[in-house]
Amino acid sequence: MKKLSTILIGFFVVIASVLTGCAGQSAGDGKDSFGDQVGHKIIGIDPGSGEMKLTDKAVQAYGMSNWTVQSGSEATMTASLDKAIKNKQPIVVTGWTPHWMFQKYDLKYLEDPKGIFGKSEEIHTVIHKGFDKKDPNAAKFLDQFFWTANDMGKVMLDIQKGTDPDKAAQKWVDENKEKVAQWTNGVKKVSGKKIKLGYVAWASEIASTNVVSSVLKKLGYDVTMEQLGAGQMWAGVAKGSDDAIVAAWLPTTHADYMNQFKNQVTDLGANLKGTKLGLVVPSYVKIHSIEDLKN
Ligand code: PBE
Repeated sequence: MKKLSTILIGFFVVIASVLTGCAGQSAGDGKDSFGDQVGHKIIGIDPGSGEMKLTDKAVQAYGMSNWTVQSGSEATMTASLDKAIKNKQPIVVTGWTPHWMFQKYDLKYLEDPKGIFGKSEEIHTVIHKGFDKKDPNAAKFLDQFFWTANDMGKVMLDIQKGTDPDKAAQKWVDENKEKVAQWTNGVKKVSGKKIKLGYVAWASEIASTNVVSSVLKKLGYDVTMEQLGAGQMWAGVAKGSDDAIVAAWLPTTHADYMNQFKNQVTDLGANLKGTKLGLVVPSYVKIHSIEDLKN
């Protein structure tokens, strides 16, 4: 009897250590380094985005020469993240705030002691140079457009849950009459005047551009929204094929684009403050800093 219980206890100890061993490994504290576990791969987004440029810089700065940054899109990145979280696997992605992924999942930013991803920054409204002379009325509204990450979050989450972007934006506009009244203070109604907005299909930009478009339509504008890549969007507002963008992440993320096109655009300032960018992992992952990726 004594023997049997010893064997049984031994058996349970083995089972328990196998189980905790596996769970620990997938959460990032097993024998392999975190880098080994994720195949030294960062799941990225569209190549033209500022975030991808900054991630390449980070790979250099933190001496992660054996890492690759896999490009894709916001949709492929969030799909990979979703799959990893469902299986409690380690993963590292390029992430930013505001984004619905922080509402849907338990995530954390890896510390960035070298400050490669910049400090907290802003989203700016940028118009084609001279648009404020061509249409001072629309420019006045664009200049007065300003909301919070919380406002944007509501529209984003609604869209993420399946509401049509146009409908989600209209709903927000209807429910936030006071804010909209501030944005349109002193702005006149027009009748079918054309305006063209460029944007990239990032969740944040889909939300903001649809809200701005919804207000412009209420003012009587005939709005065209043009979905582009990041580089095309900046080139578009620079050459005037688009009148405005509300998607300029400054001063860090889109610094290269702003530098390239600064003589062809006018920066109307922030429409949202307190954004953040960086490398993001699920909270169950044991590492804390980009520096931990080297190991
Ligand atoms: N983003 C979202 C963009 C700006 C908005 C962080 C993906 C970028 O990296 O350019």
